[in-house]
Amino acid sequence: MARFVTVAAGQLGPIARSETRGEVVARLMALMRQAHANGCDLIVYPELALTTFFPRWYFEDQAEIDQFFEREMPGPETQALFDLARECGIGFYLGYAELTVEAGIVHRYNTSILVDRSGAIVAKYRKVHLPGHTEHEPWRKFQHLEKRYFEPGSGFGVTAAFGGVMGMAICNDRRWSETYRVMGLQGVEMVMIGYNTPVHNPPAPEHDDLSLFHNHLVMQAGAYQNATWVVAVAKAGVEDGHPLFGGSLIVDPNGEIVAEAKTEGDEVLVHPCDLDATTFGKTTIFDFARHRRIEHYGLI
Ligand code: ING
Repeated sequence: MARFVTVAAGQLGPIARSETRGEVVARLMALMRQAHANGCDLIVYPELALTTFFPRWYFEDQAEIDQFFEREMPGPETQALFDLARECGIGFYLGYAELTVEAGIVHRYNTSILVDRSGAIVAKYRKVHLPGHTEHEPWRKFQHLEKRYFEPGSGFGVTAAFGGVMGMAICNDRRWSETYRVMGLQGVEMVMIGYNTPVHNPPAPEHDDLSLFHNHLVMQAGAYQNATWVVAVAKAGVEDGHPLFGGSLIVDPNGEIVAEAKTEGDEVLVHPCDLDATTFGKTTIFDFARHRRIEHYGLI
């Protein structure tokens, strides 16, 4: 028995601050066409895939910050991507900055959506682990103001789609084992993660050389320990002088990397992922019901 979802990791190269949403959507559509030509059912795009990684800058003026946010999804500039998806019968995960008004209050999230093959939004996730800092820290060569510009989301859900159990996370979430376990306990079979990760992390420069190792480590562990596929997609390359690392990859439920990006530009990785490959781990080594001893896990 096999349940294949042929997945494309749609890695983006840099998005300059001057680049328009129209130009970026054209790039996303080119990647989608390439994925479709390779028989994909789904393409996963990066975190904040419509704009440059703007939390690297400190802005005083909220109106200037809000230019990086989407008030509608799909909106006038993203509708073309949804139309192409429906035309091709291909679903997608898209990361973007979401501005929404709830009960008259404005909220701003670092968001991802899952769109099915009919072009319908079937799930929305808002980033829980916001890294960086809230105040302007001029000592840094660049800021990391996600804690200032976004509110944290409210948890990790899973969605029945593409014939399996699909989960979403964003960037820093991938470094926390809780992210995978909370979805693992809901039977997740594929975790999709977009990321924008600076090559340099000012508070820990000694970690710079370990960036790609850490990228592999956390997602191979998350996949293996929860018997799930992990598809992680970078926005990479140098954005207005600030380098982000690439390394988009697809990890199988045994923790093995089955595909990895070779460039720091727009690039499509394709892999036929058999969701039934998760069954072995979930019914033996990581049969949570049989083996976990939650009476000893109180601290977490
Ligand atoms: N970026 C980074 C990430 O977690 C970071 C933040 C960079 C953490 C370097 C640790 C080291 O991949 C985002 N956007 O979360």
